[in-house]
Amino acid sequence: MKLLIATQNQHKLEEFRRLFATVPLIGLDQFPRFIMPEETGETFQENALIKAQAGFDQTGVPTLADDSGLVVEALNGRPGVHSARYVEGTDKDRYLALLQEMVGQSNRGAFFTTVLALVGAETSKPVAQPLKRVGHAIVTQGYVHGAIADTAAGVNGFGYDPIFRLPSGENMAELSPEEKMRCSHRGEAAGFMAPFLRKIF
Ligand code: ITT
Repeated sequence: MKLLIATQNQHKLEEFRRLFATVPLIGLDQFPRFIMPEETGETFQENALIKAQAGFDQTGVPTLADDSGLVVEALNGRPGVHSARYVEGTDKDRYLALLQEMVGQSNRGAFFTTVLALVGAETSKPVAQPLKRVGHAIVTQGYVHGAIADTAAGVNGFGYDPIFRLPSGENMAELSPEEKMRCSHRGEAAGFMAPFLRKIF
């Protein structure tokens, strides 16, 4: 049995291939007629469930989806669920716009979070924290806390990684892929999901 990762973001797919190295993953390239649903939810969990449900409904393959983003204290939680759509353009356009919006802000606290939703691979057995059952789905959530840096640094990762400063003093984009997986929001959410997946796949 295979597990579909319902994402159009190739960076996320690469991270999942690293995180779930023993699970037979497939991407949306196997389903050219797949239509990504609109992310109409107001929370990361709602959007992860929308994407995972769409994957399973359209393909019949057990599906894992990720909804994630950057939550900035001084911006009342923005860009949050709208991280991918914060401004038009590239990842760089978005992180430069965010740096600009943060000029003069003394409170630089921020976190990344990922919600993972798994649909179509449920068992009837009860699940315990940190796994959560939401309807037919299994859900996990991970976090990494840090700050918005004053300037961008690093070339690894994607999205807002160049401007996210970790408590160690490094920006996320300065970490190797392995180091990022050990400390990141996606690494934590995947770590919670992994034992459950290993029992099925
Ligand atoms: P899919 O919906 O197809 O999975 P997406 O990129 O649109 O791809 P989201 O709606 O979950 O995914 O938006 C997440 C955005 O948050 C993403 O585009 C990045 O800008 C940012 N983001 C998420 N995880 C990140 C990470 O590990 N490092 C840096 N930025 C991240």
